[in-house]
Amino acid sequence: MEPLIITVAPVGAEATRQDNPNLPLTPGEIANEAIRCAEKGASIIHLHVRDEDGKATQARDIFQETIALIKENSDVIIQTSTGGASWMTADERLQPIELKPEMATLTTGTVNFGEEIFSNPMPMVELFAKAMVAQGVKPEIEVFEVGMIYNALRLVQKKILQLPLHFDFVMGVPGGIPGEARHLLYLIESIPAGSTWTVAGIGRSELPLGTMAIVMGGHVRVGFEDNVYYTKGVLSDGNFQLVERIARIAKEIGRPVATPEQARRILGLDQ
Ligand code: KMH
Ligand code: ZN
Repeated sequence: MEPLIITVAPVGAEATRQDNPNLPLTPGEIANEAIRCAEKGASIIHLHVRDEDGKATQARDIFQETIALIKENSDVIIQTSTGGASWMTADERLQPIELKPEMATLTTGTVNFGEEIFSNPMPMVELFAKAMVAQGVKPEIEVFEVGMIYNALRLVQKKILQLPLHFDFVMGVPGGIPGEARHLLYLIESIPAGSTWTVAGIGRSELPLGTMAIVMGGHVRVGFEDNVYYTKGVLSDGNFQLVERIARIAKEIGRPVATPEQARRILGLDQ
């Protein structure tokens, strides 16, 4: 089995300091947290940023500042979000692509997102995919529902994207596919052979689904974007603690944790 790629999503667009007072918000805080997570075994940072008021933003300059601070001290892979927050326009969401990060997220369909709608009509998804290809950015296909896998494959049929694809199964969002083991099996069976995949279990599903992925040859995403707890009712001291635990479980099971260089090779970023 390939080494385990651990992605950390340290801030997201929705979590607040009320949810967990250890949430990093400023470029400096996010960068320090990212570097600490990389030291614990994360090889990809799934990056969102916040404005001066702590509100989600896709502002290019804030991404630029945060990425520069991370790169000063780490060679971790930067994966910028193009999901942003549900209330953002397409133009707003696409801004960080101009910085040519190694990776970016690409959600290939629309989904209920709690009380909101995370809107991704196919013409917009195509536009995002083409922008990523034009800038040499590898998309990570964000799958909140099984149909999103087939939407991504339609982009391959249209020769906008190429196989092999890398998928992130985001499971347990209210309105999306539930965070249950049988659904993860179904998603894995639904992607083409040769694909790579990671799982981001929301809330209490983060740890069991992550453990399944370790055993099954997938990869794992953890972090406050998905889950702010360490165990039931106990807040995590930081994202680093969630990364450290997944790395520890992997090692106990006998699966090595990928360095950023190994992750680049596994994902074809070094070609
Ligand atoms: N914040 C969600 C509405 C992504 O980063 O690409 C979308 C999201 C997905 O977080
Ligand atoms: Zn995100």
